[in-house]
Amino acid sequence: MKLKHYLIFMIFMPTFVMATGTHKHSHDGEKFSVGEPGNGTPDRRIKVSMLDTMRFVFEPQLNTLRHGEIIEFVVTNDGVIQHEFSIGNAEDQVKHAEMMRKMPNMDHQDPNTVSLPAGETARLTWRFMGDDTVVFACNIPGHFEAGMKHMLPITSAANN
Ligand SMILES: [Cu+2]
Repeated sequence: MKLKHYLIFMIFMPTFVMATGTHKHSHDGEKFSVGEPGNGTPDRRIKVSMLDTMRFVFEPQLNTLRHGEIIEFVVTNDGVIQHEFSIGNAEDQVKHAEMMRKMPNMDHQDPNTVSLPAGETARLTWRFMGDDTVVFACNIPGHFEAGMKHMLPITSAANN
């Protein structure tokens, strides 16, 4: 390697490492598959308990999703290990899980996901749109496979 190239490499290398270390993949302008972050007054507020038994417990129960409705999820990690609550369709969750396996130490901050250490609570407000099937998932490696998921189709408001 020429000295000049080596110096350029040395100058840029630390920046590169720092950038990847703190990388938060934002989705500015990206269309989400099953809606968008909800800004209006929520139609419903649902508590979500995340458990080390690899379950989400919804209170009240979440058995329907209507196109256009806004739900505020109050998500609490009631376990002792890290869990996440992510909203997407099946394809999104497969991609997200893949990324988390590749970059387990990355801080995964997305508008459609909350990742929480033991005992913590966060709110995630979402406006459901379209007619896809929503997959709520914890993508900490192994958790989804162990049952940490909940699936529901979005139905049109007219049918309800
Ligand atoms: Cu989990």
